[in-house]
Amino acid sequence: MASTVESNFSRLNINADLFSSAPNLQGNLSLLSSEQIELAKMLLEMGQSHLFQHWPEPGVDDDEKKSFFDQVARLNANYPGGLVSYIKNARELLADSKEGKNPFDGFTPSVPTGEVLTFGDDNFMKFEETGIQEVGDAAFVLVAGGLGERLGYNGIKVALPSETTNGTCFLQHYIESILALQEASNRLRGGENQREIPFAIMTSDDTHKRTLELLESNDYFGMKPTQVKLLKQEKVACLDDNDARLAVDPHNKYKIQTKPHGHGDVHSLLYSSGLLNSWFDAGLKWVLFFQDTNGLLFKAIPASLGVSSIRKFHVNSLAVPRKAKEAIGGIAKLTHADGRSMVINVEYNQLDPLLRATGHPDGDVNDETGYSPFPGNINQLILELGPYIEELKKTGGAIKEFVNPKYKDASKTAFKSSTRLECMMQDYPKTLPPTARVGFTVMDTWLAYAPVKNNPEDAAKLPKGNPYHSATSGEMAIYRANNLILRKAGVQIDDPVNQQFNGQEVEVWSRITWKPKWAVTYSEVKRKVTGNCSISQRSTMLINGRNISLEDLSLDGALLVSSVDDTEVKVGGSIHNKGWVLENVDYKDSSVPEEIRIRGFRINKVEQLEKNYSEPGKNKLEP
Ligand code: UGB
Repeated sequence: MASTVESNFSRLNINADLFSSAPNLQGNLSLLSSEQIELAKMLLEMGQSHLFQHWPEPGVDDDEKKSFFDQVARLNANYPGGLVSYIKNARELLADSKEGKNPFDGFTPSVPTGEVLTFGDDNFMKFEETGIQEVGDAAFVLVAGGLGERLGYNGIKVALPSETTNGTCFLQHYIESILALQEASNRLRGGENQREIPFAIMTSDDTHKRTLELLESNDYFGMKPTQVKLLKQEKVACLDDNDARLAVDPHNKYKIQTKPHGHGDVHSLLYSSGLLNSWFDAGLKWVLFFQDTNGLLFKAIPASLGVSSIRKFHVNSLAVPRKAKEAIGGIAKLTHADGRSMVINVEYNQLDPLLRATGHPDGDVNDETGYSPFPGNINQLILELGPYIEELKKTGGAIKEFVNPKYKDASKTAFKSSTRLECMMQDYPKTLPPTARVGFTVMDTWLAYAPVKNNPEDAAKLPKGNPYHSATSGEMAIYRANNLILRKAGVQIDDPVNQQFNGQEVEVWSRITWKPKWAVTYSEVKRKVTGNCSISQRSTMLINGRNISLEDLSLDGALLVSSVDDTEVKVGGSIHNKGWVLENVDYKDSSVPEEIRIRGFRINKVEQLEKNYSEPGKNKLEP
């Protein structure tokens, strides 16, 4: 018998000593294919024999045993260098974490070079103009694999309304913005050389199906389905201890427990899917990355892309002024004692100790401008495609990872629960050579950044002055930005009033929204607003049409104008009605739909003037 087993071992090129560490696996080898046996060998060589400890004899749960190896094969294929690399990297990072090693040891921070923009000035408009010329050569990438646990919303975050006058969800707003940029760019390009801007969305098992359903049930919100590519990220194996022993799923002993790996996966997915090369072959030059719930971002895109182009940035991080100690990362230049340097996001909890350790005894403090000299990272990146591909050829898209185990006690030997390696898309520049041109673009927060991340309860508990980053503040920020843009364009706009919703005090400006096709740049807004216009604070205005202009309009109430593309509409005169009223709702009131109650108000549409122009021609809207 022993000799038969041995000859089987030699036929399968199996080291009998290795398998003797896992007798329960050994007994089941006859069930496995040669590929599965190779994977089993790899696991044993990497010290993972515990995974088979509970395996019963052949004949019991055989299908489950095979599907265990299907999962192992997936985990192996989805990580650059396979599970061997994953386990080795984990051991190193866990050892560093146990030792309390600072990843930035030996580095000194300084303020990198970048462009600080002032909304609406000549410089800003110059960058916007260049951005529109360039955007036809861009592809957009949305990272939307996160569950949004802090928000606690039951659906996917991109399906949430960005604001509730129109009810446009984030995904629709993003697609309409990309299509409007495409149209603006194609107008400049003329008849030939028209572009369809590609749009990739990274999903995960948590979001993939629902994202696809949202797109399909809405005809891709007007985009051609061929323009949109979904890339699903896989989760990574969880780790039980400092030896990187893979964790068995508590609900299924034939499964390895997995958790999300972070948005850094987007780089390896774009690379391995072949998308980057196909974009490059199609003549594209830029890739723009963005997150799932920032309703303002596209107001900042044209100018930021203009900065990338004019300043020849290989990497451009969008940023906002940062108050010292604010909970967003700071963009810093880090120079090592050995001469290496990089421009990188340093998370806020690491910036203060790093500054203190490098000759700044006060740590993370404001300078004479009243802000931290390190711009605040909002995690929207613009990469130049050519150098990006060159870099990924070297790295395969692997991003420097980190691990964040929660230890049981100070001995740091056991974890409270399993951990895993994680990576962040903004860590991409960490492997770049010193010749890489890495910069940033700072914009006003009101123009560029209002994510929806926090649930009402947590948002209300934030210390006064900290941004809520809730559904309430995200929606109010859209109205504020639109008001401030129109004010800059010469419209007389009332000051906001302060109101409380779900325990959060916010500025309420008049509820003005426009579809991206109305204006994607400030100069377009300026062209469409003439004469003496005024809008009162209690007003609501929804513009849905490309060629609608405002001339000598005085609005005190609600106005809804929509038109087909080849119709011109001039809106003017004095419009007065009862309008739309904001009514408080409580986030705990389950009779109200979740996407409404998490913002703390609903809109009571009492009275409005509504006009829809569906025939081509020139029209005047006057009351
Ligand atoms: N995401 C994925 O696609 N996959 C994942 O595995 C995880 C997330 P969060 P957080 O905006 O101020 C980021 O959870 O922790 C997507 C930056 O790392 O909102 O707030 C997810 O769907 C941080 O530096 O991220 O941190 C979403 O679209 C800071 O800039 C996006 O990734 C912070 O955002 C972000 O996910 C910020």
